[in-house]
Amino acid sequence: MPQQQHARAGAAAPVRMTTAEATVAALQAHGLDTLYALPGVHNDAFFDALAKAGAGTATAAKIRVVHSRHEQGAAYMALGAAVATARPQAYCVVPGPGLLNSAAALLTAYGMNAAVLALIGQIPQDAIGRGLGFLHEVRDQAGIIARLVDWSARIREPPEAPRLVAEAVRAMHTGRPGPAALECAIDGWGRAGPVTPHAPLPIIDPPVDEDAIAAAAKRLGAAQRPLIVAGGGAQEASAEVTALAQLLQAPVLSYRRGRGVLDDRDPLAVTLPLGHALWAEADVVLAVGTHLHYPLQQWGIDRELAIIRVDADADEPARFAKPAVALVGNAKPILRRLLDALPAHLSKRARRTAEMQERQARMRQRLDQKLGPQLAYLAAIRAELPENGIFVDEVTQVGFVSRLAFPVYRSRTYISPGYQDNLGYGFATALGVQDARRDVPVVAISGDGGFMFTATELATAVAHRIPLTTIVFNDGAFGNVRRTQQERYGNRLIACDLTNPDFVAFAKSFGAEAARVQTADELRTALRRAFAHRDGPSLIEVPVGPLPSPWEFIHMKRVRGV
Ligand SMILES: Cc1ncc(C[n+]2csc(CCOP(=O)(O)OP(=O)(O)O)c2C)c(N)n1
Ligand SMILES: [Mg+2]
Repeated sequence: MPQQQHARAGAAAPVRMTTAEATVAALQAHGLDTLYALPGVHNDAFFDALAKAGAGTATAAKIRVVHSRHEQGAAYMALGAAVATARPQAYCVVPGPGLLNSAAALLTAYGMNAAVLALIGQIPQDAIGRGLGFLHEVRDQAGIIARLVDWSARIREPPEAPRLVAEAVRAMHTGRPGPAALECAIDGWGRAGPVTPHAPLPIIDPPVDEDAIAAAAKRLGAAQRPLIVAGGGAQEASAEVTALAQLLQAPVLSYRRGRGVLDDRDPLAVTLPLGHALWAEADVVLAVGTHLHYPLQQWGIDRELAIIRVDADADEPARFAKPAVALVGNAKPILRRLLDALPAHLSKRARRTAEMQERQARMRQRLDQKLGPQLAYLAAIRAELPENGIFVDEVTQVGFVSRLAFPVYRSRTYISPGYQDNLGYGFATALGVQDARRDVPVVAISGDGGFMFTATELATAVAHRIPLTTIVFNDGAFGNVRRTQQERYGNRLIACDLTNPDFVAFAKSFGAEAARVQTADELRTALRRAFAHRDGPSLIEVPVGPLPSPWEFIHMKRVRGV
């Protein structure tokens, strides 16, 4: 949420300033105190306004600028910072190639409902759309941006800047949260004019539908085998989900973005494999802030199952199948109302602790038998990472297993890319997480494949003294692809073996701390040392052989409507 303490401004007299100065002031007024960025001629006047900001200028203080080595790094860092803090975060890049270099991160921000504000340069205002071959020109840049974010605009004149920043920030928190973008032409930033500050716009949640609350309370109250599914949209409603789970004795299924909503030390907290069995048994499901992708697309539905959807996106509940009840809006106030309404309808129910502990233990045995090596590394990380430390997942073997079995204790301490599952998102995103949360240790895991997507951002981490710990599990391959080729395509290996640098020497050459460890025990020792090093990044390389496949626990068969 934007910081409401900044909501003063309002009736101030206009002051003459440039679009760039007005934008810097507006960002500050909305609590954006950091900008992840990679500069260039189109945005020179904007960067100059950032440099000049401070005492005696239109803006009260400087915005901290963290410059990356590639635009994807800047955008992923803004993404990580936004997800870790639940506050909007901004990045700024040049048009054309700069925008496109950042596009995978912007797409991921959309998929993760992250409040990332993209500030994108443009060619001269009068040349836009004419194909005259200006530096970094791309056809219909505004159209490209509009496909990636739900709200975008171009700032044309200085007086527009405060209002457009306010609208962008509001849009990022209205309906399904997500990224927004503002363009400004190369000749727009430096233009001067009268500017009046604009207070942050109120974020109006839709009213809670009391009839739907009553209907949901009735169904859940009478349910024999209720199940809660928590997605990324439930991260701010951890207390409410926890209270509902207790009241209903309902297990809570989370996979990637919903991990940590219910503390994994609660035996009611389950991930995909146990969730699959519970889905098959359930009579009422309460789905909070989730696409419900695996259950709906893979596990199936039937008439015996009533689904209650809670979602910020009004279109989401009925997208695949009309639910029994739909509640649209922010999960927290909706679940609070549900908690008020539920006791009047609640049938007597037995505690499920013993049953769930027993089922958890059996599932753990199955996971241990199949995925021992990954679980040993994850246990080492969990043993060293404090309860409020943050784990950033990647598209790699240890990452896949972390989604199923890494114990998460709190909201926003497990950061996963969600349905984009884009290789190479992790390291740079984690840099943003650690930059924005310097008070806690952050650990990023990567494979050798994914790490190399943004490995050069080690320079950014050293330059900005970001104390991130990165573990690179090195199997010399796009291991996931390689295993599929072995198992499903007659061992015809193609485009999957990798030639790597010496990761330890590579990291040290940037000025990072680095170590190579062979075992889970050694990993613990190395993590302890890395977490204690707060002045810059640490890399730990873990050479691994081929790792066992997790897919039987992720892609499971249809169990309803068969
Ligand atoms: C942007 C993107 N490109 C390609 C893929 C396909 N892909 C999924 S896993 C993978 C290999 C990952 O290799 P590595 O990071 O070394 O992890 P490992 O499986 O070896 O543990 C690839 C290429 C993807 N998910 N995202
Ligand atoms: Mg690999």
